[in-house]
Amino acid sequence: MSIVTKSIVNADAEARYLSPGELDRIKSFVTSGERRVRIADILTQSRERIVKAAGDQVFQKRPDVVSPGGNAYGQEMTATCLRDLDYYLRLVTYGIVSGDVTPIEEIGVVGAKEMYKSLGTPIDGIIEGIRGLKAGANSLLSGEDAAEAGAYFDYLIGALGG
Ligand SMILES: CCC1=C(C)/C(=C/C2=NC(=C\c3[nH]c(/C=C4\NC(=O)[C@H](C)[C@H]4CC)c(C)c3CCC(=O)O)/C(CCC(=O)O)=C2C)NC1=O
Repeated sequence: MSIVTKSIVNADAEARYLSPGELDRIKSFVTSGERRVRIADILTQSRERIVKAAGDQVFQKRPDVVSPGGNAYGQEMTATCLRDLDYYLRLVTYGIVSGDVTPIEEIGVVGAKEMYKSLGTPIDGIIEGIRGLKAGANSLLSGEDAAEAGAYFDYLIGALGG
């Protein structure tokens, strides 16, 4: 849900007009819109490269996951692992565009720790992968844009690690 929808839901629940604070936040959401869409576009276009580099980072730091007995061992499992990183990069682009972590939380965080536990997937490997995604994004974005995108990667790292 974007800040616009969220503010309206909150205001209407109390049958009131949008407050000055809400209008301020909506203004900053609207004025940053073009930039946020541009950032999401850059990450979307470079997704393959970003995901591959993030995967390399995980397999270098955690060679055990791609060794016999490891959770991502074998071509198919390694591909599934990279797919998960691609999922998380995709969710980050949703967050950037909507200016809100809610889509990331709802699609990729709620229940994720339990799911990975039941799959025997080391969550710290997933988190390492998200760090790798962030590094890849940072290498393509300039200061302010990198900070904007970085906030969503940091959210994921915190939410899956905490
Ligand atoms: C968009 C929201 C969403 C997420 C996040 C998601 C994750 C997700 N990852 C899965 C599996 C998996 N995920 C991994 C990932 C890894 N293993 C490792 O050791 C590495 C640390 C890591 C890669 C960085 C692997 C290897 C599997 C397959 C595990 C198995 O089948 O035993 C599965 C089980 C079903 C399947 O194989 O597709 C789900 C549901 N699915 C979703 O719809």
